[in-house]
Amino acid sequence: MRSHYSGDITGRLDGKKVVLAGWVHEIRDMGKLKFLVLRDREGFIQVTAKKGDTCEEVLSAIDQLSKESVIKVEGLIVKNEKAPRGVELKPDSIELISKADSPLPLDVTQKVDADMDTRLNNRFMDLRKPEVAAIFTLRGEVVNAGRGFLREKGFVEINTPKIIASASEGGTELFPISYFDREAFLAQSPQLYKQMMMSTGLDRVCELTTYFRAEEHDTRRHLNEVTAFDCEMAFIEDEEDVMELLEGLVMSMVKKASESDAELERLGKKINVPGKIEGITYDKALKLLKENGKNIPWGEDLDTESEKLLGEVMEREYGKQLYFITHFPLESKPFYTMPCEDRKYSRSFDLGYKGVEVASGSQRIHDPKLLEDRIKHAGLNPENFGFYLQAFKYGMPPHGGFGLGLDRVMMQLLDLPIREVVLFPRDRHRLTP
Ligand code: AMO
Repeated sequence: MRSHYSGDITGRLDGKKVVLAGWVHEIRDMGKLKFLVLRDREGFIQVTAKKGDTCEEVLSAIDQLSKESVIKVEGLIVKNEKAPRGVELKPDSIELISKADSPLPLDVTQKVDADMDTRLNNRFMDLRKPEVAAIFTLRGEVVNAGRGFLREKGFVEINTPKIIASASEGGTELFPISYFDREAFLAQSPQLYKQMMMSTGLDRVCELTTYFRAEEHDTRRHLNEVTAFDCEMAFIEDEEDVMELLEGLVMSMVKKASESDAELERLGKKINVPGKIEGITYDKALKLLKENGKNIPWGEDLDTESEKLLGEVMEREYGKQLYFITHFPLESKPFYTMPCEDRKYSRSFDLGYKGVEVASGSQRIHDPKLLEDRIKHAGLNPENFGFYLQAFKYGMPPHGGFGLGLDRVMMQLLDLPIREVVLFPRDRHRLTP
């Protein structure tokens, strides 16, 4: 329908005929002069109509337009120093393609501020704001960078079931569903399936996946439907091989985001590319927290507040925005986590980014007997894990992996709450749109 996007229009096209299409962003009627700002994916272009110069049909078409209607404009590009970006379009014809009702549910020109709920309720229109659209084009770039990195490292992208029969990450966070005459659940993660893949010989698998978590959190950093990069790799020496991969993956994503100049300009943001990721043990993290006034009893997970404080300490004292926390107490981690020799600690790690856990992973248990013991120890019934345990009995290599929350990475990259970086967030209160 169009010959160009607004972004293609520069002074070099002076005197050229073009066809543009998009939304009516603004209309200003100054009597003899009428200005119309057309918006498309790439930005804005001023359309200028002048009595005596522009044909009557076009002038009256402009009078009939409502803001946010979809139009097609044909006309001539003219250099004009007074126009934004030094160019404007003199219209020969304006076609109304889809009329927008008024009043609008949301002001795209941002003259009236809207709260987050109003924005999310009208997300289609919220996304017409260039700086909101930029979040999601940037997100797409970050996903591509991650996928490209993993492909280069020999990972096979897979898809695992999202309707499952047993929990992988603890029974309290499951969404039950009815599956014909049986009980089933929405998948909390691909954990069991990606591990089973390690006995197939594919060696390295990844999935850009959805987690469903029935957590009753109501925070800046939790949702009930999450997107994550899940990876699993076989024939590892220990968890450090997995951490090295995670470091490469996250750096490829941060680097790509930092180079997305057009999106960052629209968002008015700058992204630092952190240096080499530092690792501290769980015990060291507790020590640092204690020194900074927060006492966490040994064995307990870091709560949101202590994660935040630790992020501040890591940045202030070590100059690190990205850091691993390693060797968590065995009992604080899921049953599939490989214990250290002492059985007190585990071969596990979290990745913190500016005070938020963005990933967690570990070396896994590959011995079927030990795995069954750990399932029982977690108060779970091994019979419910028969299909999983089966894959460990006929040759299972040492392996490990992680889940990297994409929503969390985006929120930390852009310093925004999680709802802002997810198109249609699912939280305790929000099931539509
Ligand atoms: P975990 O449960 O720690 O590990 O999840 C991995 C990562 O997913 C993101 N995440 C969330 N983000 C927003 N809201 C939530 N409710 C939420 N829950 C999780 C976080 C988190 O670090 N199977 C393991 C991973 C593995 O060991 O391979 C797992 O699911 O960024």
